[in-house]
Amino acid sequence: MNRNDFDLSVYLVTDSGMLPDGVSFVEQVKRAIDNGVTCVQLREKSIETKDFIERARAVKKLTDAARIPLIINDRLDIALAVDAHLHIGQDDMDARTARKLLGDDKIIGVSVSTVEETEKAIDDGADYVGIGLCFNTQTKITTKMPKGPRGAQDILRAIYNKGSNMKTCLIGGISQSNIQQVRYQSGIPENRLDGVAVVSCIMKQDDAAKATMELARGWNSVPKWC
Ligand code: TZP
Ligand code: MG
Repeated sequence: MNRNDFDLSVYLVTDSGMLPDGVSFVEQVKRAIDNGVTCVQLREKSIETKDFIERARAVKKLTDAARIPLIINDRLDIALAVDAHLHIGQDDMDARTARKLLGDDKIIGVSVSTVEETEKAIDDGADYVGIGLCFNTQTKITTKMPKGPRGAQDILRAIYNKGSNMKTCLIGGISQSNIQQVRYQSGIPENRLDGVAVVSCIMKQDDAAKATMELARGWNSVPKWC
């Protein structure tokens, strides 16, 4: 997986606490991978290390077969253990330190919600930022106010103004019903959004295959210049 050449357009972030009845975690993630997600992040907050590694290994087989990145939320030890990439939040290890430990061949993403956080992520050597919060979400407890798709424009401009080619995705409440609006409204002419990160609109769904296809169709139906 080339660190400079990955596709963030339909980025699945997992949460095993919201699976439909009778569906296993790996099965649900497989349905998403088989139907159009371009990147997977394992974000598991209350799980033992041993189980996390086991789950990460199972998903890594799927992402390797599909030639898409597996990104681990927060747990650098697990990213190292399974040869995966890393996503960090503002309260986690900073990207500069993570880069030293993880090496130059791994993707590092950072959650941001301000221009200052974004500029620091660029300076620290991150490869992409996940920009929140787009819409209200039930998935994460947060005090952040949703800023809507247009709320990302100051961050996209800051990235452009810094001469960075950092990739970007938006997160928070994005679904099949608003993905086109998100793609239309989020960018600036000089710097378009690269994708959306979603949890519940895939993980919670009885038909994750259809949910993923609809999401990918929504993203891809908007011209690239939007
Ligand atoms: N960070 C900001 S919002 C969020 C995370 C991890 C959760 C988004 O979940 P959903 O279900 O797509 O709204
Ligand atoms: Mg974190």
